[in-house]
Order: sequence, then structure tokens, then C-alpha cells
Amino acid sequence: MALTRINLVQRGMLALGGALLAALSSAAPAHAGYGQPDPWQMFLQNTVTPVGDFITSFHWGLLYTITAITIFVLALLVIVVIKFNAKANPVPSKTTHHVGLEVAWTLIPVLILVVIAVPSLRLLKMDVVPPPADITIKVSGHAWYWAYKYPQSEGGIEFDSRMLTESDVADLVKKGKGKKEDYPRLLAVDNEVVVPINKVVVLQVTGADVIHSFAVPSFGMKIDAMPGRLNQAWFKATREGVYYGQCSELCGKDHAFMPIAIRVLSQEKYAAWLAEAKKKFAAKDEAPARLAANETAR
Ligand SMILES: [Cu+2]
Repeated sequence: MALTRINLVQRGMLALGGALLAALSSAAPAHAGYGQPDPWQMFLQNTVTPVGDFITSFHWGLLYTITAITIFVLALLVIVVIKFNAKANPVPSKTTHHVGLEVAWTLIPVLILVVIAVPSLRLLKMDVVPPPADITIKVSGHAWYWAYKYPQSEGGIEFDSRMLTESDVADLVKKGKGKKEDYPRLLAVDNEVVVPINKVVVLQVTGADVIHSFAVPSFGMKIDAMPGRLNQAWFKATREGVYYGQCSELCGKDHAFMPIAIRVLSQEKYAAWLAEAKKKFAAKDEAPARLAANETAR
């Protein structure tokens, strides 16, 4: 009698766990957009870099693992409550030690942690040690906008990137420069960072005044922008498009209004953009020498 009840409970828990996992995995791609959040989005934004893809798969692997562990522990608790309560089990066992069991519940969690540590450290290394750079861009966080400097090889251009207000967007639309949907609210900027597809872009990130943080979810990238310190991040975007991010370190009154916009283009379109940009943002004299020095030091 008691046995059938336990079987029913166990079967119910398995079914529940299975349904939960199925719901999680099928919901993952359904509502996630590219480059910016979607209405009613759940889970992570779709990633377009090797590091971002690794972060996504590692996240899901961990979530499945922790779900299985939680369901297993819950099942044990339910079995104990049903099978060993005072009514069902009036004469409790006097056993206090079981060597096999104690070794098992020490070793199995250790093994699980070791298995998790392997991809975790691989991901850390991948993120921290960039491959040889095709382009190195210097990123400075200012209160409250971002400034970018391209290396000498890309004309040494530098520019500021500020958020477009709703009236800026209305002006642009009136001038025939795209539709309103092309400029997502609180994310679109006047000067986007433009990079070629499938190229390793190393970012040297610093803060010009206070601490900011340069974060682009689709690239799996987030790095502090500290005054007096040069932090390094990298990405290799494998899909064309515009990818938005935001400052992710509370830096002052307009913290929420200093978005990041990175446009990934084909090599040809990037070259065309660069030719235009060289005219638009004439390089300052001292900047190329400093950037060139940084490049040789790398
Ligand atoms: Cu900030």
C-alpha cells in the first residue's frame, strides 16, 4: 500500500521535472531577440560571439544540472516524510553511521563540482585571454556617454557616442533617415561603433571620470571601465546586425542614458563606412601615436 503511494509520488515528480525541463528548453529560443531585449522576452538574448555562445550553453548546462539536483533532493525529502513519519514508522532505526552512504554523499557532489569546473575554467580562459587582435579599439566611459578611438591602421579616428533622445529620432525620421523602429528607445546612439564580421576586436576599456561598465549581452561581454586602469575585453561577432548594450555600473544621474551600439558589417561595408568615417571624424594629432604605441606593446 505504502509502496504504491511512493511510486505514484515519484512518478508525479518525474513527470513534473520532465515537463519543467521541456518548458525551459522550448521557451529558450522563442522569445529571445538579437541585439536588444524583446517584449516578454525570457532568458538570455541570443548571442553572436564564441564567448557569448559558450556562456549560453554553460548557463543552460548549469540550469539543467541544478534542476536535476533540486528535484532529486526534493524527492528524497518527500520519501522521508511519507515513509518515515511517526505513524508509518513507529519504531525508528538506531543506525547512525553508514560508511558507504557517507562516502557517496561526499564524493558524488565533489565529482559534480569537478565536472562543472572544467567548462567553467575553459570559459574563463577563453574570455580573459583574447586571440591576436585584428582591430584594437579604445573605449572610454564618460559621465554620461562613451568615447571610442580606432587604431592607426583604421585611420586613428575617434568619436563620442551619445544616446538619441526621442526628439533626435523624430528629426532623423523626418529627414528620411530610416524608420522609428530603427532607433530603439534608450538604446540608439548618434555614432555607433562599427566593426567587420568575423574579426577579433580587442577593446581596451577605461573610465574617464568615474567607474562605468561596458556591457553588450549579445556578445557575452561585460567589463568595468575604471579611471586610471586599462581593462581588456574582446569579441568576434559572427552575425551582421546592430547589438546594443548599456552601462552596467551605477555611475551617476544619467547612468541609464549612456547606451552602447555596435554595428557588425561585412568587410566591404565596413571599409565603406571607414572611408566615410575618416572624413567625418578627422583624427586628432596626438592620438594615433599613442594608439600605435599601444598596438606594438600588445
Ligand atoms: Cu555609467
